[in-house]
Amino acid sequence: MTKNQKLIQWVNEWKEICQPDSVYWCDGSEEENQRLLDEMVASGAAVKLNEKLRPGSYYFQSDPSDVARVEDRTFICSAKKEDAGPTNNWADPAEMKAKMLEMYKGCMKGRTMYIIPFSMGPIGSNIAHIGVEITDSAYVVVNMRIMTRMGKKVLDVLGEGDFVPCVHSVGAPLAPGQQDVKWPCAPIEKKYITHFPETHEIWSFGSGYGGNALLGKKCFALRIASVMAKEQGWLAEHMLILGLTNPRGEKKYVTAAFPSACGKTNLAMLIPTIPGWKVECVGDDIAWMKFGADGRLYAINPEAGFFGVAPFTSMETNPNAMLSCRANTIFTNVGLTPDGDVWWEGIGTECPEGTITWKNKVYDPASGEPVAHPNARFTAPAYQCPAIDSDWENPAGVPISAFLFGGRRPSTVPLIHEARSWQHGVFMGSIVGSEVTAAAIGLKAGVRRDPFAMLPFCGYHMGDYFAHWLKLGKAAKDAAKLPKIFYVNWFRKDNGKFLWPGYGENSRVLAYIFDRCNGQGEAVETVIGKVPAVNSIPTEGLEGMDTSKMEKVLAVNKEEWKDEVALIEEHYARFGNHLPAELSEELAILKKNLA
Ligand code: OXD
Ligand code: MN
Repeated sequence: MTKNQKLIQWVNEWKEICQPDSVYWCDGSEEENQRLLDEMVASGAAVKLNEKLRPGSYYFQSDPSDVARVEDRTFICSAKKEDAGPTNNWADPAEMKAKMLEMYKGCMKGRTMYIIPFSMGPIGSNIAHIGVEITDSAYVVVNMRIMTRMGKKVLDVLGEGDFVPCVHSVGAPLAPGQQDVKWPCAPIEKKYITHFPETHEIWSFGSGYGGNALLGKKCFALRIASVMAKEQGWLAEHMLILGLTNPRGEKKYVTAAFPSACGKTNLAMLIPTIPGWKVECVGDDIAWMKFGADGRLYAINPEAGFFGVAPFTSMETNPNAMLSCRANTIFTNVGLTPDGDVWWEGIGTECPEGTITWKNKVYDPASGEPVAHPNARFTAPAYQCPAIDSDWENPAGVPISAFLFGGRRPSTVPLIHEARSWQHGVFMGSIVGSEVTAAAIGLKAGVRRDPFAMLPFCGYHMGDYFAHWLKLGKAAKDAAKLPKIFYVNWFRKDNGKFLWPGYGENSRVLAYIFDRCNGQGEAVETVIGKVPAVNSIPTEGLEGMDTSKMEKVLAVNKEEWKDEVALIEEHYARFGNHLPAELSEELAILKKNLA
């Protein structure tokens, strides 16, 4: 398959360590995919869904202990502890490798070792990068085929070139004759998701679940890529990318960084409620950006599919996501209906009697247990999204006009405010915060700061990451060509009720952003930045929205912001002398404005 000596040698080394029954190089073909799926159906690991209702689609139930990313088992193993920073778990790379090597020894006995060459980004794009994942999970192979470009075509482009080596095992060897379980994995204390930033390596052990096992996504495209981006002067971000077209046919692209479970997939595929506007999706989770020759930042979506949260996705909340997973989709931990289709809470229909829950029990409404796990997922090809952008695979990327930051903030933060400068925008990104989500286990409930929505995904010291953003702004050939930066909050409440309807109505805010990027739209200076003049966000046709409600949604309350400042100070204290002086300066400006 390849003449790449580094690759051949690396595979041989791991074969020696893991002792699989066989080694298989994935070519990415349709036949290969079908064979693996058929094998998993035959073994009982998967159920083929009703071909008429959900063509080409498969159903999986995970082990009940293996349902989400495991942040407390995720490590950045930099040579120096300080370089991992206060937001990451750190372990000494040599010690971690020694410990994990013991675990990897013989871990693939009774299993096949699959080699998956994959490209993050359109093959051959100069923003894209290649990785190779070794895994003993066929589930991982069929998911990686949707989420990345994978197989022989990637090896052809790789040639003798370099790649990011990613090692994965579910950590469940089989003794001779031992019957496999439906979802093999290791107990929690044996799960490790580790990253070696100096050598750009990823080692994952013990989990078969998405973010722990599909190593192209969070491990490579965010944690390791953020390190590469710092070294090489680009950006690897936890951001959706969307194209926005106004009624005159003008188009702009924006990205948005929100913490997990704040509706990134919904915004990326939004259907505008305002006439004449169009939103098209380039990506729903990750953006890689480099400067183009014209001095603008260009973004690609390094992924090729959506690994979306199923519960509460419906024809009401996100029709484009529903249509993306209408066929050729892998469902994990949702419910299985008696007619061989899927069901989850918030899908918009009654749960059919006899539906099987993610825990493989017949659904009993009296039990109080959900049908789908709250973090149940669909893995769907991006090209199936009716709103996919015509340039989503453009190797040159799409030019970005604006960055949006945001989170779930019931108080304090207005619907939208705009940064006065790049430096102020970096300050905004650094203070992003949100309510805790179901996408990660082992967390305390409450609001947590999630700078740039990168808290669990930055592969190095978060303070140095802020400095990288500042440096990138300074490196721009023409500061006027840098994206404008906005902070949005769809989740503000009054008396316990959301003030803003959200979903498709967020197009009104996008329209305002579009105008601001054209030097139009009215903004007023406030203590926290530029806030829209009350009538400059279009509200025609928005039921129940009058001027006084709009004032509430946009209000900047100095007392609330004084409390916020105290929280920001506490948050910033974590970064010690890695906190860039520019951000202390922005905080000082905010304090002065509030005095
Ligand atoms: C995700 C996440 O799964 O951010 O995308 O947790
Ligand atoms: Mn994400």
